[in-house]
Amino acid sequence: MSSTPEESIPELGETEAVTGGPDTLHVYWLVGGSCDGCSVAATGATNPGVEDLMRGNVPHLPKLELHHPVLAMEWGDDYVEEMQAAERGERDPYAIVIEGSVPNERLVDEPGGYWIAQGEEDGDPVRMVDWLDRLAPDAAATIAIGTCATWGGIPSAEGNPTDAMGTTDYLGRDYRSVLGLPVINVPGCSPVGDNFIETVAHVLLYAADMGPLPELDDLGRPEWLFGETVHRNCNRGSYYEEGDFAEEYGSEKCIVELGCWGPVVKCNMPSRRNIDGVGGCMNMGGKCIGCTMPGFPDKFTPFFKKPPGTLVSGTSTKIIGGVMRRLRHYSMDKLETSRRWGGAGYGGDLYQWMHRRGSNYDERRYPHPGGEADD
Ligand code: FSX
Repeated sequence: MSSTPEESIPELGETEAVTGGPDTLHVYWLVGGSCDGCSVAATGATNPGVEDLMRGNVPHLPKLELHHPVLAMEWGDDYVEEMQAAERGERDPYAIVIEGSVPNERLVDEPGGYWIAQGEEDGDPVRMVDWLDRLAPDAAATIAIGTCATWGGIPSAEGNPTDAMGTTDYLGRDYRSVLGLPVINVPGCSPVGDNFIETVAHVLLYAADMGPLPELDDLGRPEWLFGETVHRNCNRGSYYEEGDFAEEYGSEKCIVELGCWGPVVKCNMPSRRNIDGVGGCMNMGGKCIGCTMPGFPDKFTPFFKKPPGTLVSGTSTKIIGGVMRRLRHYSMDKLETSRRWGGAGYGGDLYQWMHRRGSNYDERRYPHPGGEADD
């Protein structure tokens, strides 16, 4: 599919929301070129969990009926029949989730050949792109999970034999779902499961007329999740500010000089962490390799090389931050002395001396019972 000129693209939210507050939202999970890590990530979400949405546990949210190739209750023809029913308009409203990159099936010139298929009709495999063509136009929302589905990811790296691409590249920038939304992109390789489920929950709220339109940036990413860089929330950021860099792994200091791309990568991993507030790349000592970004992986390789610009930014930070760090240590030394230990009029010198000996108890005034006071 091709994109139309920019001026003809409908504005975000121009189309009406689904009305009437549906009780159930069917979700069809389509799989392209991927490692299945996105499914694993989604099932690891906890806030809420996918099982909370499926059981209708979250107040005001429609119950989610998930038709996933691994997790669906139906299988074989019944599984395919569900997707056919959606196409016939018998499962409205429904949403689709795309995991993995979309292959270019036009490259396949073998009769009956294909790159990726999901289910069979009349004994013939149904290509993933055909399901996308059949279900995307009437979907309430189309959500791409993971960097393969959003921007092409690893399958689209240099070489790219399947001409793998992201969902927006396939459907076109002018694509709008029934809710008036472009393809919603939740990147990450693999993504943070809570980022994805939270986005789904937001869409469900909007679909039920219970919440506002999800705020998306110009690449279709949830603004509240991908509006900041890794660096902004990294717990090593203050080391960077003071020009204090790790020279080897295992250090708690800033790892930019070891090849971390955090200062220029949009991702909330340091604050949200990986699963249930635990883990996270930089939190665990790993550097950011830019897996949420459209340029991933090629623009970030080789991963163990310093990002360009590190020499300039690192050197200037070392000079300015180094001065700041020394001034801070000077202030810290002053502030680690209580007024009692160092203030005038409180016998300051004596208390400081006592304190340095390991006690601030004035034994000349309060000698040990039965003992001699120290000199
Ligand atoms: Fe891609 Fe998903 Fe990377 Fe894997 O399935 S985003 S290869 S970690 O996880 O599609």
